[in-house]
This record gives sequence, C-alpha cells and structure tokens, in this order.
Amino acid sequence: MNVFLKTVLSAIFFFVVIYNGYSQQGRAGLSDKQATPEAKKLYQQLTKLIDKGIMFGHQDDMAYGLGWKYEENRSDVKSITGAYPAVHGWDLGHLELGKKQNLDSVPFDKMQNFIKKVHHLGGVNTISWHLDNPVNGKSSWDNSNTVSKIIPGGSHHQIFKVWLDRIASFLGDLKDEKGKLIPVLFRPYHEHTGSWFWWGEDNCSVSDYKQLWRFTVDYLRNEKKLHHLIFVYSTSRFKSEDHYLERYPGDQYVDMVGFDTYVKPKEYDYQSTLTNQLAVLQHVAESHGKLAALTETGYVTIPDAHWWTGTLLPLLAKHKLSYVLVWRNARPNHHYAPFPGHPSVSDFLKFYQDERIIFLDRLNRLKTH
Ligand code: BMA
Repeated sequence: MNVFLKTVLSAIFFFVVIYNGYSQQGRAGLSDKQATPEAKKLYQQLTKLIDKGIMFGHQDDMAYGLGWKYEENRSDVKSITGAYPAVHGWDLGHLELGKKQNLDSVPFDKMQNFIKKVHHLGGVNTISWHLDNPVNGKSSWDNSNTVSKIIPGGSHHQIFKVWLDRIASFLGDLKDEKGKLIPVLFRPYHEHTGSWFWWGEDNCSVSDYKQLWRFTVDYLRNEKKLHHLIFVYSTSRFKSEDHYLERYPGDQYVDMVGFDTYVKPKEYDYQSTLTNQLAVLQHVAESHGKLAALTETGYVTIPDAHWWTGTLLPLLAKHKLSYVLVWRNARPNHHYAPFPGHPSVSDFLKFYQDERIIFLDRLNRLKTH
C-alpha cells in the first residue's frame, strides 16, 4: 500500500472513530456543572441504558387506575405484567397555588411518597408541571399572552417567583433514606410547539419562551441551590428540525430532548409523524450530546388490541431512546395503559417481554451487570 493510500485510510479510520465517539447521546454530561453525585450517576446510567433498550413509563401509575385509587402496591401495569413501569410520571400542577392536591386530585404528600418509593425500588421519576396562568388565574389551557409578564421585568414576575419557590420546596424535600436528594427528570413548559397552553408558540415570542426556561433553570439552580434536576425539553408535534429547535434554550439548560405526540387518527397519521419526528429527535440528541425520549404518547382507550407490538414497538425499535411514557389511567374513556380485562392485555404482555423494552424488573437486572 502506498503512503498516500495509507494516510487517506487512517484519516478515514480516525474520522469514523472520532465521529462515532462524539455522536453518542448523553456525551455532553449533565448541563448543571454542580450536579449532585446521585444526579450524575442517574444520568450515566441512562446514557448506558440507551444501548440496552427503551424504558417504559406511565403517568401516575402507583396512584390510581381503572376502578381503584391509592391501594398499596397496586398498579394497572403491574397487575398485567407483574412489573412496575421503569419510569413514573407525576405532575405538579396546582402546587404553585399552595394547594394540597394536584390538578388531577393527587395529594402532594402522597406524590412525594410515591416518588421516594419509585426511587427506592430502582425506578426513574419524571415531573411535568401544568401550572395555572399566573396573570389571570386561569388554567394552563389558557392562551392569553402571559410569558412576557412573568419573566424578569414583567408585571407578574414576583408572584411567579413565589410559585417557583413552592416548586423548589417540593423538589428539595425529595430525599432518600440517607437524606440524599432523589434525582428527577424535570420537564416544564412542555408541548410548546402547540398553542393550547399559555406558554405555547402562538402565545409568546421565541425569546420570551427561552427567557422563561432559562430564568426557571437559573433560579432553581442558583437561588434555590437545587442540583438534582435533569431538565427535559419536550415539544408537541413539530414540522422540522428547525421548528423543533426554534425555542431550544441552549445546551447549558437542557439534558434530555423529547416530544409528546398521541395517536389522533382524525388529525394526522401517527406512524409517519412519529417516523419523521423520531429521526429528527435522534439527530438533535446526537448532535447536542443529549439523551432522547418519547416523553408522552399513547392511544386513548387503546382501541387497537395489537397497538403495542403492531404500531408502537416497530416505531420505537428503529431509534435510540431513553424512555417512552404513556399518560394516566384516569377513567374508562381516558386511559392510555391497559388494565386487567382490557382487549390489548395479551399484546401488552408481548411488549413487556420484548428484549428492546425495559420495565422496572429488567431495569434492576441491567443495572447490576
Ligand atoms: C391531560 C388530561 C387531563 C389532565 C392533564 C394533566 O392530558 O389527562 O385530564 O388534567 O393531562 O395531567
């Protein structure tokens, strides 16, 4: 082989090695340079797990399901599979008002205990926040112009800080048996490429949204000294990578990227939408060194008995994702996971058994290897 060819080949070889090395999800590490050892450890574990499979998550899984509420050790997912989900979602909506229970009637003291239990069992907690509108007192689903009034310099900035203080106090109380803060994935101001929430894209400017996000992170980190939070940026449906990143607040403010997209046959084709969006998401995650997740999805009431392995699994399997989370089992016409007797139970069992999907039992086995 002549010298020229050798040089070219080794250049290609090194480019491939370096490129792959640098294109890994999670390579950037946590954005909080003062992150607690526990938060760093969780992030490292999540990074390693990317190559093992996709964790399954469910909102309010331990709190209630179809026909039951607050029964010790009960979970619709566990009733079917014998295992809890690996990821458990919770929502802080109404904590900002000083209420004792969230917008879906989950008492915050119970929520805290569930979060501790999930952590104790080896699972992962993720927290969203359907906060009310600080300006007019209406719900999250209000589309008046608000964000400019709550960021620094705005007329309602002080009250907004009081709301953040309440969130910070809850997050700061999440401690394990040894008194160590339990790391959580915090996913505020979600679905902002839609406009149903007051922080949605038609209701605030790009720069106001970014300021809201950065102020929140800086306030929790620097004023409240909370360093156990892993920040998740998650949009709703989006058109392109530019659209996805339009309101991205920056790599120093985000650890994980995701999106929420549900099956809505009358509005769009789920399969092609997910295919396009997951490809964009994975590219964003790799080029920014962040982790990626399908932060909310599902088919309300799961009318397709083969949805889990017929639709969801083939879509997920093509991508490197940290987790997929389905929404809450609230009532017969509003549930996203099956429960005993549901027509999709046998397919959900196949989904659970698939080696690409991780529930809590397998998560613990993987962590010990
Ligand atoms: C929505 C619905 C609502 C709920 C909200 C926040 O998708 O489930 O009933 O209040 O999420 O959990």
